[in-house]
Amino acid sequence: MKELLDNLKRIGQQQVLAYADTLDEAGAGKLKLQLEALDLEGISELAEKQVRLNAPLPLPAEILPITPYPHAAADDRQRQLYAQAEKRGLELLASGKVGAFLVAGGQGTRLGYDGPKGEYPVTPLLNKPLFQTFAEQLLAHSKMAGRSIPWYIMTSDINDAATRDFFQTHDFFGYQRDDVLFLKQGMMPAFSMDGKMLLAAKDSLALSPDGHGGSLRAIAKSGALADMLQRGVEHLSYFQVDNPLVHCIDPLFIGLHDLSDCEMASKTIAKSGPLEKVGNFCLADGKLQVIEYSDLPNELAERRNRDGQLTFNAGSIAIHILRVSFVKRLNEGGRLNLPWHRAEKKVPALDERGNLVKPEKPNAVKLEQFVFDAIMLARNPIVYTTVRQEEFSPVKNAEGNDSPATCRRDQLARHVRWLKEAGAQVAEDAVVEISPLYAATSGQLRQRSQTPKSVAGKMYFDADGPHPM
Ligand code: UD2
Repeated sequence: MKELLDNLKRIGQQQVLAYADTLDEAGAGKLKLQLEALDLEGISELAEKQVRLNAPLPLPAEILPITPYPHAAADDRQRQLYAQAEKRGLELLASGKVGAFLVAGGQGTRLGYDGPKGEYPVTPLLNKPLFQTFAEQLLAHSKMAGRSIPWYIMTSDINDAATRDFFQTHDFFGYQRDDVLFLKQGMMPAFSMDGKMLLAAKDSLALSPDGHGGSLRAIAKSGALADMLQRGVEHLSYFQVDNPLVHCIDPLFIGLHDLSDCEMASKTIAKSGPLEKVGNFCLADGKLQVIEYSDLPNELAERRNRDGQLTFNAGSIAIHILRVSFVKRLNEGGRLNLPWHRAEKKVPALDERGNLVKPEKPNAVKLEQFVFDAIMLARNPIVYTTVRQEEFSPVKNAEGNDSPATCRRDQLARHVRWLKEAGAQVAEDAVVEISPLYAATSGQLRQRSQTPKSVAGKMYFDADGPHPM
């Protein structure tokens, strides 16, 4: 403790050891471990610049819209490129060069669900949890690839044990156990407005996950990177835990990224309105960048082209392909050089007398890193357009927009659309759910011979075919 105390004094943060003398061995050990996990020099700099002085992240001088790859090829040249890309993606999958990467370390505060968000039941008929929707997709793609796709899942201290238990209890949803690899992201302390690390208890800092950008550090620190290199995984298909519509694996997207010699590829959708809560792809001082909805000046967010379309219309839905060598490069030198974003929050914390105070207004600053900030550092980053109805309907809020109800509605609508595309008549009030083990895409559904010509009532499609319910 003595050395730690000296180090903390040097950076003016010794208040976190104010109760150290009163702690038993377990308590002292816990606090010591939390502090040792931090980069204290880095903390000192951040506390000064981003908490105390509140230096705003500078906005680029020039912000221009981007032109992403369209969803469907626009001309013969592009048709050829997309066909080649899909072939390339399938080859990469068949040769074991692609891993899936799910970030699930966040808190899910807005949904008001206490456990890991991935446990949340979401599908329209069977109420499958989010984790299962991804597992079944990845199983389907593994089958097509002829080998099991390694699945990396990022958790954090707040949900790691519960997430592992959930997978264990559900027998890993049929996934090969050795191919599900959990890694924990880092935690960051909350600061008082004057830059002092806060205590949540006498033996604990007020910690929260360090943002999904922390995934890029966690991959290197946790041993996952070594695992990827050893398995020969060269690309990671990155997605978030809250969106069951995501195509966890998209051969065309993976192939387009690889053929472009790209280090980080992203999917975009047309925004639903100027202020939709998604990041905005922009060309910022000549570089591709995502500017978060809260940071894009309103004047730009509201700007429209002559045809009435939003000028900044390319929304970021947090679906990426990352080259493993890029993640390795980002970690060279021991520090992940992504900016920290500041948010003022209400954080219960000990006062000077050691009493826990639950604040009524924001009393603290939390700092997080965002994965999309890595795009600025990537070689040849590309953006490919997808379709909202096909790939984006997250569960974020308990009610209203982006809620379990809207997500169920959108899953159902997608399944009905796929059935119609496969030539089936679907009754107005039909409730259908298609497991990815039956068909993971509309194209696969068209190839399945068991798909009935007319669908009514409640019908679930499992690996074997349709079952009225
Ligand atoms: C994110 C994006 C937004 C848009 C939207 C799409 C940010 C800041 N904004 O908004 O631009 O793409 O998603 O749905 O990300 N997570 C962790 N560890 C953390 C923090 C988050 O694993 O420390 C995971 C979390 O479990 C979830 C995902 O990251 O899977 C998104 O996190 P969020 O709910 O904080 O992001 P949100 O909705 O503000």
